Amino acid sequence: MGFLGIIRRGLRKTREVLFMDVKDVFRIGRRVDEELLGELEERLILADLGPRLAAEVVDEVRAKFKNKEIEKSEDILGFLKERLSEGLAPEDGECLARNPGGPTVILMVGVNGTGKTTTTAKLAKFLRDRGDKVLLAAADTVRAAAGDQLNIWAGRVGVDIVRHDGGADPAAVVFDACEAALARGIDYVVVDTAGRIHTKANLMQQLEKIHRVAGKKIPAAPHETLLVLDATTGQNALSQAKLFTEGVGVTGLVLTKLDGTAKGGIVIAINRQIQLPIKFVGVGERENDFAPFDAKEFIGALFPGMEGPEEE
Ligand SMILES: Nc1nc2c(ncn2[C@@H]2O[C@H](COP(=O)(O)OP(=O)(O)O)[C@@H](O)[C@H]2O)c(=O)[nH]1
Ligand SMILES: [Mg+2]
Repeated sequence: MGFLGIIRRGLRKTREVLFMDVKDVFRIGRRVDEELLGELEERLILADLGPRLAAEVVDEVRAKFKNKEIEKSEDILGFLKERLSEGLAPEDGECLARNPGGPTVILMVGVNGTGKTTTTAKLAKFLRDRGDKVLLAAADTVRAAAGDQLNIWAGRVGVDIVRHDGGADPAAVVFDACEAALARGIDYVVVDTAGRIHTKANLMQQLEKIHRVAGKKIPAAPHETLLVLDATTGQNALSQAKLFTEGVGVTGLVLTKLDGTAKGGIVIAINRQIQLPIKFVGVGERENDFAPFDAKEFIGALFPGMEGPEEE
C-alpha cells in the first residue's frame, strides 16, 4: 500500500463524519437551504476543522448559492475540496533537514501519551527503509519502561539504540548517541524524550540542555525538533503546539492517531493556524502506519470517491 492508501485508511472515521450519508446530505438534487447548511456546519465542526473555518466555509456556500454559483447540494462537494485545499502548506520535496557534514539529529518532543516513542520508531523505520543509517537515543529516562519500550522497537525495526540506566541524565544519553553516531557514520540520530517531568519549566530546561549538548557534539544539532501531537485531542493539540513552540524551537509537527478519530479536520486547522510544517502523520500502532504529510494527498484522501475504490 502506498502512502496515499495508508492515509486514506487512516482517515476513514473523519471521512465518515464528514460524508456519511453523503447520499443524504449531498443527495443529488437536494435543495440548498438553511437546514442543509446547518447540517454541513455541524459536520465540519465535528471533524474539528475549527468553528471559525466551519462558519466561514458555510457562509461562502450560502453566498455562492445566492449568486447561483452553487445550485444543488452536489455542487458543494467540489467547492469544499477546493476551498479546504487553499492555504495548506505546499510540499517542498524533502521532508526532513539534512546535515551535509555528518549525522542529522532529530529531537522528538511532546506531552506524554501523544505517541512520541512509537513515532520515533516509525521514523527510524521510514529512514532505514530509504537507505539511511539510523541510531535511536533513549532520552526519556524518567520512566524505566520508556527505555525498554524503545529498545523493543529498535529490535523490531532493526536499528541500533543508545540507552542508559533509568534515572540517567537524558543529555548524557544524547551526548553518547552523538558520539556513537560520529564514530559509526550514522545518517540520522532520532532522540526520544520524556513528555513530563515535575513542571513545564523543568521539561523545557531539560530539552534546552539536550539541545546544547547535541549542538556541542554535532554542529547545528538538533537539525529538526519535531513536536508530536495526538489528533484525537482535537483543538487541545493546538494549544500544546503553542506551548511547545514558545518553549523550544520546534521545526515541524507530527500528527498521530488520525486512525482513531473523526477529528482529522484538526490537520487543516493546525496547518492554517500554526506557522510550522506538518512533516508526518501517524495512522495506527504499527511501524508502517506512518506517512510523510502531503496537503494535496490529505485533501484527496478526505473526500470520498475521488481517488478510486477504498483500500482496506
Ligand atoms: N491508533 C493509534 N495509536 C497510536 C498511534 N501512535 C501511537 N499510538 C499509541 O499511543 C500510545 C502512546 O504511545 P507512546 O509512543 O508510548 O507515547 P509517548 O508517551 O508520547 O511516548 C501507545 O499505545 C501507542 O500504541 C497512532 O498513530 N494511532
Ligand atoms: Mg514515550
